Amino acid sequence: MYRLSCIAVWLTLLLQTFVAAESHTCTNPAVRREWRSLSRAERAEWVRAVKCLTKLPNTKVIRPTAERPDDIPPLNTTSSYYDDLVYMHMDLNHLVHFTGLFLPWHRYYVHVYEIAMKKSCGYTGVTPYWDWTLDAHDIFGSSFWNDPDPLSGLGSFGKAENGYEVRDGAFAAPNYIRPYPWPHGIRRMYNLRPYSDFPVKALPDRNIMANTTYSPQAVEKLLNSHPGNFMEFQRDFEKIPGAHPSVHGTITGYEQALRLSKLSLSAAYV
Ligand SMILES: [Cu+2]
Repeated sequence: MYRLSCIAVWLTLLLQTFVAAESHTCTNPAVRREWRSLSRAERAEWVRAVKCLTKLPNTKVIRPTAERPDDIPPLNTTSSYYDDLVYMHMDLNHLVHFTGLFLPWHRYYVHVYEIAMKKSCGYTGVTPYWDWTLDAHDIFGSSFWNDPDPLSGLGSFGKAENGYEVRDGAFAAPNYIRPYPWPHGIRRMYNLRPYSDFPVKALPDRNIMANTTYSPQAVEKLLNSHPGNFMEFQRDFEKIPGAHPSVHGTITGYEQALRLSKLSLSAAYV
């Protein structure tokens, strides 16, 4: 008992030290902003810095840490620094999704990305984010995606005849090609029912409209349903079909778009 209370006191002191250090050093934290609250010039500056990361050399020091399941393509050493970051996300895929690491790891990951933009590319802005709740009622028509501006726009959804490749905006193919895991243009396929052919047997409602899970009301409910219980909150957020997989599914990317388009445009860029 005595030993336990000693440990408790020690931990409290340690925690207070951290809290004190935190409040001492964190006097001017960066405040992230919703993409559309950035001016055109600020958006273009963010795009420039992202593209700058794609021109930095591969770090050469990254080594696979995961036992490599089939869904983790191998390291591609012809990639850029930007693609190293993409690889790291893949390498740690099964450690940082559907576990308690999900939120803290991704927060740290975005922080590392932002620091690289600042230190290596002279970026002075903050990392923007997408507030899904603003667009949940109409993702396809959202101003977040339908912006063809070649310097500051994120481009539109791809079309089936182009294998859902993004062909407008600042990251349009064939000008913007990513080399990892193999050369490809970015794909973006709109899909409001991503679970209809999802390869998991037991799903409560396969035909659920994905946007209903990240509407303002759904996100409000998610945030308020698990007071003091981080694990339940994280599970609710990541569950299938929950908000996190639903946002991914609505703007389906490379793999599913490729499968559904039955085209293999990758070959064009090799
Ligand atoms: Cu992730």
